[in-house]
Amino acid sequence: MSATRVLEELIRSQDPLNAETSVQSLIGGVAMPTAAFYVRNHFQMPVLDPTTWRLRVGGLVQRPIVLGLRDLLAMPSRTEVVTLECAGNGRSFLNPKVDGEQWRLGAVSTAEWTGVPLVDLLERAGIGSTGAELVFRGADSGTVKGRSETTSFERSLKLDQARESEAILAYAMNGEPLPLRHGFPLRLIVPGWYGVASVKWLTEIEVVDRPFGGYFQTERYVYESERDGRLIKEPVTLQRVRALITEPQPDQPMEPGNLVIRGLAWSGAAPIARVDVSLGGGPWQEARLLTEGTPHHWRRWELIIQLGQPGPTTIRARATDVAGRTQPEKPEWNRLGYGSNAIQVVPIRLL
Ligand SMILES: Nc1nc2c(c(=O)[nH]1)N[C@H]1C(S)=C(S)[C@@H](COP(=O)(O)O)O[C@H]1N2
Ligand SMILES: [Mo]
Repeated sequence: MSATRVLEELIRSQDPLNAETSVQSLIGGVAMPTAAFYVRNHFQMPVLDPTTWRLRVGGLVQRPIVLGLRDLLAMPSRTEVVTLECAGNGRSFLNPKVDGEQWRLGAVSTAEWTGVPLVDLLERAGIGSTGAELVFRGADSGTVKGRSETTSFERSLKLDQARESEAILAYAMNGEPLPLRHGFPLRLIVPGWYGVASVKWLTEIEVVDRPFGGYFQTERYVYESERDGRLIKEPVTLQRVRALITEPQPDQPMEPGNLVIRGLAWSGAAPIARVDVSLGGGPWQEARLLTEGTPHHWRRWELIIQLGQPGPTTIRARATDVAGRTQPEKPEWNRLGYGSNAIQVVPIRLL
């Protein structure tokens, strides 16, 4: 396959730009090249002038603040490797099909982010006694299905969620200024959460005293299910546990003998406890966990297995986290197709 063809296959939409990462770029270290990082945009990307751009922190605070990029760069920073995953990752495998970007398994990537810890800024502003949530506003907006007015990209976190998540206001990605498509000049990074929480092109943080009801908070990014004939909506929060097989590639013909199976595993709720692999539906075999385990980013795993009889077969990998969460055989269907973390099945052919 030509390079352009591979690229085309990864682009889910040109405008707004939405693109998956490739399995190829997942092979190697923990953080990945910026150019291969998946992209998820709801609207056209806003081009912000870093000299006039400002971040406003206001609402129910004791000291409203306005900061320029230089002010943020002068504050103590933290650097952290964080995995972002779109809540819609894996949506294309749902049956029946649901609307939305038809992501396969590439709406997940890991980078090293540098910026100001969110709590430092909150401390500077001083949260008022009635403050309950933080609303994060991005500079992008546009029209959405079923709404005539312009909708902006806005998301909120409860105060304790914001503190516990160790969120960062990031201005650098893999040691370089944030690229436009990843939120230049500043974005929020909320480790362990589905990517939607990590607001790009950030311009404002408002402290409010009640649950925020914005479109991307209550109409989208909610798990919708029916219980006793009633519609239940639960917000999308932490990344569900998942293992991804990076080697071998699907449909790869395999010589008899030993095969090394490699992949990644992550969970937003707790560190990964184990990854098990099954060949052709046979017994689960525990893989070796490599790299360090944290709920902030994925870790690598590998297993050497003995291949069996010639013919087509499958490899499956299942992750379990320290909190005991594991992956279902079949995705849990929900109307908007979020959190689809079913066990991946990679078909291979034994020669
Ligand atoms: N301002 C803004 N922030 C945003 C979005 C967006 O459309 N606008 N998309 C969100 C979603 S759904 C995801 S999955 C991540 C994707 O981040 P990335 O494009 O850097 O991979 O950004 C989030 N932040
Ligand atoms: Mo997303």
